[in-house]
Amino acid sequence: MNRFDLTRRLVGKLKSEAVIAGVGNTNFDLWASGQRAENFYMLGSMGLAVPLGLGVALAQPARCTFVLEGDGSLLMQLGALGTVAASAPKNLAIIAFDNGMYHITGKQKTLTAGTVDLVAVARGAGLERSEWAKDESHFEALVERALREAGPWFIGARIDGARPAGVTDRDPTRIRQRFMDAMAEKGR
Ligand SMILES: Cc1ncc(C[n+]2csc(CCOP(=O)(O)OP(=O)(O)O)c2C)c(N)n1
Repeated sequence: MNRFDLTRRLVGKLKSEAVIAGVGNTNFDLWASGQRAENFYMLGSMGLAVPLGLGVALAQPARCTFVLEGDGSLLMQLGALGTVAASAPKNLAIIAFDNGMYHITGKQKTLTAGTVDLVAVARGAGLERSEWAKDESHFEALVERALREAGPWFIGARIDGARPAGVTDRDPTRIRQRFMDAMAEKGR
C-alpha cells in the first residue's frame, strides 16, 4: 500500500475530525492531501503524534481524532500506547504507516523490518482494537469502523517506500493557530 493513497482515502471520509500527523513523511502526505484546518502537522518532534492526539481526544470527547505515525516514530515512544490504553479514549484512532525504515533520514532499517510487529505490540499494550489492514479496501473498512465504533483503535498499514507527495510549509505558528481555531469550532 501507499501512504499518500491511504491518507487520501482517510481524508475523503472526514468532516470535522482532528488529524495529527507525525514528523516527516506522514505530515507531508497529509499536507499534500488538502490542508484541512483540523489537521496538525508535527514538525520535528519524533514520537509526539500519539501523545498529542491523546490530548486532543481527551480534551474534545465529541470529536473523533486520528493520529498518523511512522513505524520509527512509534518505536521511539512506545510507552504512549500503554498510556492510550490506560486512558481509553473512545474517540481516538492511531494509524501506523509501517515501511520498515526511517525513510526521511536515509532509509535506515527500523526494528519492524525484523522482529517487531506493531499491531501485536499495540495489543500487548492493551489496545484490543488493533488490526493490520490487509489491503486498501480493508483499510477503508477499518477507518469507517473507527468513525462509528468506540475505540481506541490501532490500524497498521504496511506501505511501500515511495517518497511523499509534497512538503509541509515550515510555519509552526500558523499551523498551531489554524488548528486551535478549528478545535474551537464544534466537533461532531
Ligand atoms: C528525537 C529525534 N530523533 C531523531 C530525529 C530525526 N528524524 C526525523 S524523522 C526521522 C525518521 C522517522 O521515521 P518514521 O517515523 O519511520 O517515518 P518515515 O521517515 O519512514 O516516514 C528521524 C530519525 C528527530 N526529528 N527527533
